[in-house]
Amino acid sequence: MAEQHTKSERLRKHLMDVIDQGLEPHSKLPAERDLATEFDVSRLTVRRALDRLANDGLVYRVQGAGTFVAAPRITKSVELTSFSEDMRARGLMPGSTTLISETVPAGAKLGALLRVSPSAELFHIRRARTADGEPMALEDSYLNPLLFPGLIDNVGGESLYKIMEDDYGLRLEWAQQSIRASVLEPEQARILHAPPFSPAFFVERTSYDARDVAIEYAESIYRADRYHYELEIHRAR
Ligand code: 16G
Repeated sequence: MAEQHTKSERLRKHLMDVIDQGLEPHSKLPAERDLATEFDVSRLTVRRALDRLANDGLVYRVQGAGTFVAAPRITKSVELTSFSEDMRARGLMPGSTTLISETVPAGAKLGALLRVSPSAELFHIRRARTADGEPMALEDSYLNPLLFPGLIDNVGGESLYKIMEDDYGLRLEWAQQSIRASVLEPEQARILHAPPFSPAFFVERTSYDARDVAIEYAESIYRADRYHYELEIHRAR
């Protein structure tokens, strides 16, 4: 039994390599009995290897016709994108107006998130974000000034992620994000040219670099009539 298992694993790995090395999608794999002869194993062993490959989505079977190489899965994981990238992907031109750039004490919550003491100063930048010139979102970003010396005087209309990467060599790797329903408070509504208390998405994001150092905490509020959140998701196997 164990030996059969090892043989089918070996065959499975071999077939994976063959597929990886460039078998075209939808091309036919050799018949079970031919594989059995070629690898000197039983048909059952071949079937086991093919079952695993089918379960992993690498091949598919057509009754009476055989086993075929599956087309590569369209895997689009949920990507960590900037507002600018997000808008460009929708064919819109991103824009930004800085409304506030100041230093504020971190306080308990942000201190814990960005791993600084509650009395340490953080940069706070509030920006109105536009898409094709139309107000779309308000963003409050909090950053550790020790990581971004001089940034506070330099936030113009440019992408913050681009500044982080180009000027400070800091690349974000992953983030924790939550999205919930909200409404625009009158002041937010005024800036976003929307009626007070109209529906909005409230997005909170803490972003980390590859070493899991928290780099930015941000709160964004989006006009719900202009923004929708789209994901491609796959059924868990
Ligand atoms: C996203 C982020 C924000 C970040 C911005 C950078 C949220 C809630 N917002 O909108 O944290 O500052 O992108 O965009 O996730 P930028 O590179 O276009 O300035």
